[in-house]
Amino acid sequence: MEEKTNEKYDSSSIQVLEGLEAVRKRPGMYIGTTDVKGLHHLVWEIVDNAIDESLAGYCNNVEIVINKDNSVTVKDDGRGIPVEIHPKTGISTVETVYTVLHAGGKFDGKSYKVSGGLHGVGASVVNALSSWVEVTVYKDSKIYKVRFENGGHIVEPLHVIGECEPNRTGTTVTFKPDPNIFDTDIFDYETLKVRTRELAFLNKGLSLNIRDDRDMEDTTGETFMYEGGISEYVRFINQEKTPIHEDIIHLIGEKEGVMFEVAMQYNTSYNSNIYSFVNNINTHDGGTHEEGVRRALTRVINSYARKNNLLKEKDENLKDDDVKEGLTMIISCKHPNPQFEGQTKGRLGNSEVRSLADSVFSEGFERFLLENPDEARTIIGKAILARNARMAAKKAREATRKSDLSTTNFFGKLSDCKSKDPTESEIFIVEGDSAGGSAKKGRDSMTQAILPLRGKILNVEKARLDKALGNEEIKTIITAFGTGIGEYFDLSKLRYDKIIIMTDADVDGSHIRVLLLTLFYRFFKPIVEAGHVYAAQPPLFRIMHGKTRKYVLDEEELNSYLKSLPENVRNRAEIARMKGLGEMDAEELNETTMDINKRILRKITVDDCVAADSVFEKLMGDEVEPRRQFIEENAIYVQNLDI
Ligand code: 0RA
Repeated sequence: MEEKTNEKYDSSSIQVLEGLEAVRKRPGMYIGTTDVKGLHHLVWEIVDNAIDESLAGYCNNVEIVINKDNSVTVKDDGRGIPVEIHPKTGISTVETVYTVLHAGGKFDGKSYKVSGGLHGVGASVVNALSSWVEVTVYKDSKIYKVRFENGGHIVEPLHVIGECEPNRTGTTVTFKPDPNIFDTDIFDYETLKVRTRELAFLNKGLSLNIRDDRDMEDTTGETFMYEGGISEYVRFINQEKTPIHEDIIHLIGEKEGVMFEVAMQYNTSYNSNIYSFVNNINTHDGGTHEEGVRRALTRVINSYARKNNLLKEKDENLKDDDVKEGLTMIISCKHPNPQFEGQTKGRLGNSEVRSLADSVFSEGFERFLLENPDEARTIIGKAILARNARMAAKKAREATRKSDLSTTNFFGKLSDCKSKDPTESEIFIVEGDSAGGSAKKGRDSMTQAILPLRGKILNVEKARLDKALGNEEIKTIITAFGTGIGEYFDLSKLRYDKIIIMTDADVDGSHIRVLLLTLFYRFFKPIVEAGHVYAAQPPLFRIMHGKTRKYVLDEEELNSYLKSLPENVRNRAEIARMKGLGEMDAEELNETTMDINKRILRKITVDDCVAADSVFEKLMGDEVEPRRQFIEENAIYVQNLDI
């Protein structure tokens, strides 16, 4: 009898090693990549097993430790992996789980296995790709241990190493990734932490602790535990934003073993953050759970709005895009048998989930609207504004497409160039009417167009598209460029080779420059990318001696120019600080800033626009703290704030 067991053990252990060898030969097949991403997958494989144990209702605490030698330990307080002989392999279940490919499936048929995408390939894959693995199991008052080396070769078969408290149970796994397999063997704490926090949001009540023992000073690490689960995830995402209703709507339902949950809150922004998960895995491409919710959201809002006369008979229904403006939403589904579809397996396919999601969401959300009429009004009011904006923006886009240079209003502003050849034409966007006047007189009217800006243009970051498109200055710019915007944008229709922003070197000038860059970034990015946008560099100093007039850009250039002059000339030179574009006469402006042969232009890049954008976020965004800090830190520079 004994002999037979051994025989079975031997023959299956050969098969087992052949299986693990296949993983080592083609690791990409099992974990996607062997770069830093693949390295971190190993951790999630092991953590997923502990989470499965918690989903089965037996585990409350998980600890993740990056050890000094870059091995990782994952410890749970579940029931402990079974140690008795597995009927199919003739070896213990814990050894089976770590050596037989795909043996990590459901043991009791009840749990929602975390398996989808690249996860769920099992602990044996981690073993195959590790230099060594140690598994310790606490159960039945005993401590069991098994150790593998060099891609899954068992060096210490399962044995008892001691005793423990009768009520102590759990599994502790430590593994060291094989440096021959991975491009890097250094774990990134931040990467592990972010996903650990997400797992805590997605598994309410489960406590996850993570610590980095490579850093000697830190011994306790960080613990994530959220009794509120995904509603705390929504609060976390919205913490930098301004919610428009206080309570987070959190709805939960279950049908035939499929658990469905959604949490949501609207904020004042114009974007949406909707994330969906199945068995803790992010379904990037949505799927039936997301479709069910979205369909129900639009339907319930429209029906409530009609019943309460917020939408009139003549009004058309609100669309998906309208009801999701400013929405932060987390959708989580736990499914015993999920079908993942699509190229990257990022979409849930199970069709029964669509109706489950729809019914759980519509019933709960309807009740919320009925019980909270003020919130209902606020939420629907925002959707109606979004709808109005969408329709106005469409009209405006159509109008900019149709509009041409014959608009009388438009002629009043732009002094176009005579040439109709875009390759030789330029447009100067000039701050203020007086500088605009000088620029008109000083230009080469054959190739140079002048567009003076009267006031400050609208900040497109803080306005919906429709408002931006209603702004006179912006309309003029769009018409002048000739390209149209949005779905009608056509770079080949650009009427000028160079778009030159001409503003003063002071705070107001910087402000206008930032507004223009933000506008270009949001509406005309391809024009910037193609290198058509420039900033003129008006000089800061004028030096006159005898009949000579010399302009220089800055103090540095001023000093080096003065040094180059003979001493007697230098002593009699008249140096004037130029105050602004408006103070130059036409001739001066031409000579210093516009003449193709003398002027200095600085090409504007997309990075410049992004920088301008973030300055704006800081100066004008919703967040008070970054703004205060930014102003404090830059207070002494603000006089010359030059972006
Ligand atoms: C199946 C059955 C039992 C425990 C487990 C799986 C289990 C697996 C893992 C993997 C990591 N941690 C784990 N904890 C538990 C229960 C066996 C029993 O009742 O004795």
